[in-house]
Amino acid sequence: MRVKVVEPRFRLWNLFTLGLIGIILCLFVGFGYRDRSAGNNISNNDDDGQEIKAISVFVLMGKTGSGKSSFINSLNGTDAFGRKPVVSDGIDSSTQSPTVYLTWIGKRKILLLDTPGFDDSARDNLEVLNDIVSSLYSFALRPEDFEMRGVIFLHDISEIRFGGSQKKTLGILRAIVGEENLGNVIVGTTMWSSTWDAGKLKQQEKRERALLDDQWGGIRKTTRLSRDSKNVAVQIIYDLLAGPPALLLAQTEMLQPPHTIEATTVGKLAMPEGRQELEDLQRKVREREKEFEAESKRQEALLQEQVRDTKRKFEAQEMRSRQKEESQRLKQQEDMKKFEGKLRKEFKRESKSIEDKIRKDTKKREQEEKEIRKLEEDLRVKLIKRNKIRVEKARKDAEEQEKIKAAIKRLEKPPVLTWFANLISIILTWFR
Ligand SMILES: Nc1nc2c(ncn2[C@@H]2O[C@H](COP(=O)(O)OP(=O)(O)O)[C@@H](O)[C@H]2O)c(=O)[nH]1
Ligand SMILES: [Mg+2]
Repeated sequence: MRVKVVEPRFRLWNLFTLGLIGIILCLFVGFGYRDRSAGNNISNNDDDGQEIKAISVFVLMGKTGSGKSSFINSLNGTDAFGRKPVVSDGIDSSTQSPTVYLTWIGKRKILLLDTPGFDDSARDNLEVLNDIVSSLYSFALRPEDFEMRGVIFLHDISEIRFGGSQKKTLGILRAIVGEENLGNVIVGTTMWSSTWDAGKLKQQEKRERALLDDQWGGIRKTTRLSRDSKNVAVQIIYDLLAGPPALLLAQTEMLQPPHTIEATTVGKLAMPEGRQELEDLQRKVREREKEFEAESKRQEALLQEQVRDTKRKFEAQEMRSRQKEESQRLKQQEDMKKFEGKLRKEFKRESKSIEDKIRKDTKKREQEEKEIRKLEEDLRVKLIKRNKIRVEKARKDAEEQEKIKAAIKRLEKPPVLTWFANLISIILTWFR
């Protein structure tokens, strides 16, 4: 975390601020500021119809949200670029540094210096003070152009407590203005309750009286303002214009050597306190930095531990998945082996049964062949036998025929006996 440390000295950039304000003012003074809408309908009793050359300067102070921008708006004040002040609806859009707004009231050129509240968190209070005093100094350096007409201090009456920050702001205001010039300060009270809320209104009036007695002693007067009370705002300006112009204490002091804020009453009041605040702030920053460093280290260690943890988990997971893959692979291998063994066994069994079958078939075939051979043999023997028989028979038949032929021959001139013999032989042949 980077914190801007502001050294409350009258530094180079203050000169730059002065220069810038000077240029803006030259523009307004040199070329004339022509927006006269704010005071056109209000007569200017002091001017006697004469346009007054010097610009009347009014300083607007008060907490953020007290209604400063609204007040400037009601007077139609615009900056060097013609822009109206931003009426804030939150802390972010609040004024960060003193800003010059210009307007006309009657024939008077009016300069309204809008200042940041001392309670603003965006900038260090010392820096705010530095800016305000620097701006005031730039007006004091040109008395022929600028008349210091007074300070309008706006206070939010709805705030119940007049707390430390308000007391501090009031103290700074008094130190800037100087007790002898408090007659040039008007307190504008804002945020009044509506008349129908009589109870609240009574409380606020009581608070206003108490503040007048306890806090605002010596000031010119208090005036009640509403959100867009143009006439009241103009009246405040006229009230302050009624008195003589007077430099504020801080301006008188700045005009004297050594021309430093440290030498002014407000500087003496705010700086030790501011320095203390600054030191406290710096201490807090250092503490925060240390805490932040320790926290960053702790976070870093935590992160590293987490990284290691994740890595470990990842590695374990990887290992587990690798082991799982490996065991799966081994199981697959085993399954394959088993399957192979089974296949082999089956193959063996199959081949054995095929071999057995082949062997049996072969045996059977051999047997059959043998039987065939035997049959063939038998057949052959039978055939031979039959042939033999046939041959024998044929021979015998031939013999018989011979005999028959012989008998027939004999019968051709056969004796009875021969004939008889032949007959018997024929019968015998038939029987066979
Ligand atoms: N009720 C009420 N609201 C106001 C009054 N003056 C200003 N406001 C509102 O208060 C808020 C802050 O006003 P602004 O002028 O920006 O305050 P600044 O921070 O002092 O410049 C805005 O919303 C205004 O409209 C007032 O008198 N009465
Ligand atoms: Mg504002």
